[in-house]
Amino acid sequence: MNDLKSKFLEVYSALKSELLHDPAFEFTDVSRQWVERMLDYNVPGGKLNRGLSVIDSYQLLKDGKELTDEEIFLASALGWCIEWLQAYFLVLDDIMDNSQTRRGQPCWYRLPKIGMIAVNDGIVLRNHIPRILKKHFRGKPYYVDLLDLFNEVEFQTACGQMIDLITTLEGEKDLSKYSIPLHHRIVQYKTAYYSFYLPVACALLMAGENLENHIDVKNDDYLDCFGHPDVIGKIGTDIEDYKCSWLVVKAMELSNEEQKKLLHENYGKEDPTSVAKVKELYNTLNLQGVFEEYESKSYEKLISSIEAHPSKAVQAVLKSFLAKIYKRQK
Ligand code: GPP
Ligand code: MG
Ligand code: MG
Ligand code: MG
Repeated sequence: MNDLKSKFLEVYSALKSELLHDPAFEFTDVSRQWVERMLDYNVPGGKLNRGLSVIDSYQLLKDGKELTDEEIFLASALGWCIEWLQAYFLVLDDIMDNSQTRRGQPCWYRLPKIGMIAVNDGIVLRNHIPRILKKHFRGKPYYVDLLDLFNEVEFQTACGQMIDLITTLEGEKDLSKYSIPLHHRIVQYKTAYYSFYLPVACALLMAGENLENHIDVKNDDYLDCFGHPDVIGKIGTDIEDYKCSWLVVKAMELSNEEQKKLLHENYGKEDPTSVAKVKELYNTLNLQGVFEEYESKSYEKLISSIEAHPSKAVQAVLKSFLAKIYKRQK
């Protein structure tokens, strides 16, 4: 494991320990053990790209000057706040999507004796973020901006989740209502703000920048690259859940009448035979290939919009982030 990642994981243990001894609550052994198990199961198990990129980005904004231990700690703490936010979203999203697995293990709510306690665990995860921010950033000039940033991004994500969920109601009536612009809008709100904008914005605030001067970091073009996260490797429960995914929109576009009929008849059904038919059609239409072409086109587009950015440091931050997500294998 590289040095940065092991330092980052050390900060996880420190933050966890503070939360498990938060004086605002009188923990018992049982409640403390519950929270510890819940955190270990849900927070650190992902790729940690979003969290780690706060440190990378901050480093780039400091023009390569070596970071002090305190700066590394603070950038890591912000990175962990994003990982906590993501854990909160995913614990609840898996319930809403009726999913089975996450990060190669059963979804938290699927474990024995967890069930709907997971809803409250999600709320606890969400409440840990302002606890961390208060403890470590209360005296910083950018404290209010940080709180505001996390609130804004959470609101956007919740709205994205809402349209993801209510769109399936429309789609059940008429699959042809699904389109690429609609899919983009959903992904931009439910994924892109917290995944792409938030880490960069955290680093900018720490570096003393005013987010108002960097509105263009929110530019749709950057967020666009999240327009198709469902293609590589995981199909999840989008077919069963009638989701407006990139795959189904493309499939509708490329299908002949007979294939469209197959989609209408099998999309959104729970039974494995229907799901298999939809996946087979995705293969027949070579959606993987169509996706790869689409991905390299949007990559080119993205690089040119990044290069139009006035600040070289911000360009470097955005490019390094892009490198992490381009051609990623989920
Ligand atoms: C995951 O989308 C959804 C979110 C990260 C936002 C959840 C927001 C809440 C307010 C709970 P997804 O369902 O497409 O992702 P996956 O395929 O990984 O389940
Ligand atoms: Mg989901
Ligand atoms: Mg979902
Ligand atoms: Mg998905």
